[in-house]
Amino acid sequence: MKLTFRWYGEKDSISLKYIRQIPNMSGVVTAVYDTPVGDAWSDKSVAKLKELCVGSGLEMEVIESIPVHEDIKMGCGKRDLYIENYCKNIRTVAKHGVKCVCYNFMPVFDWLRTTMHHPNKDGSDSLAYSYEDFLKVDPNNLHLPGWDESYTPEELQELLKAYKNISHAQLFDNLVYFLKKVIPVCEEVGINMAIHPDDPPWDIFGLPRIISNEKDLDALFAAVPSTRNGLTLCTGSFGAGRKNNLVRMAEKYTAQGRVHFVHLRNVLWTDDKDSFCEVGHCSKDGSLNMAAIVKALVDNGFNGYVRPDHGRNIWDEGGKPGYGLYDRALGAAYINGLFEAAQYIKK
Ligand SMILES: [Mn+2]
Repeated sequence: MKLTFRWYGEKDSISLKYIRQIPNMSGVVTAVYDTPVGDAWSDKSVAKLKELCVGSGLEMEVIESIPVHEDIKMGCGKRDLYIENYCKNIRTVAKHGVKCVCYNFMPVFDWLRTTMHHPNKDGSDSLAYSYEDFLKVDPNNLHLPGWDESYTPEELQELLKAYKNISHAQLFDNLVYFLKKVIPVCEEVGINMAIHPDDPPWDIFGLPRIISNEKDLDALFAAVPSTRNGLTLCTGSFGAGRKNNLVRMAEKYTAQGRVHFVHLRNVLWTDDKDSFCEVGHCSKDGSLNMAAIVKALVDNGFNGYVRPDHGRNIWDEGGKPGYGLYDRALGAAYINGLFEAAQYIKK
């Protein structure tokens, strides 16, 4: 595996120098942030990012993400133009050595929590989703932590309205339409597409979600069989769905050559409904068996990229929620240990 770390470009408060000093760190996972969703990225922007990474002794082989325009998801408007731009972006990043592109196909919101600062018993805080608090959210007057600045209330209502007529089957067809154009380009230039699962893995506000469980993945891989059409196995996102068996999923999709990228983090189920809270990476801290998941990856020949996913806010860091340095660095060290042990046992 190659250990990586998400970096939000030059505006990230965490320096590449610090990232480089995390044990066994090979590179960053980043993106171009100065271009509107749907537009083509300039070669100059990608070259600049690459230059910064390489200058700090880090690779830039994973992009997270090239966002998918809502017209592509809805199958309307300028979808073909945006898909053309998407293909251009694939070619541009491939030219600069990128091997894997993480993306998602979630309508409107690509993650959802009810708080960004859930207080934990150890004095840290983390992102959390409360079933009770979610029931109190008024879909006609949406104020969501982490999203209030992304859309105006009017824009949000418009988008939600536009999705009213889109079924799960329609959204799935739109994803397949998109991949049938993008995957041939990926085959040509040597890029793996790694879809990120729905977070959390169920419908919200009546918006359809189609990458939530094994059944969804099986359908996706059957529709577009190339192994360039693969997965970001995000343990925290799938793991919020209590019926998802993460160990079995790691085994099965690694054996199929579909797991190109892994987000490792733990979640703690906090009631008998859907509530969960993000915790430290260790198995003991949450509801997932992280050691068994990593062993399943290693035993089935996993050879892709891994990054620690969201961390808690610890040691009064006060960074971007989920994306501080300290707890993700601790997570990275833990992940190194799990992989080293699993590889040692395998030998
Ligand atoms: Mn993730």
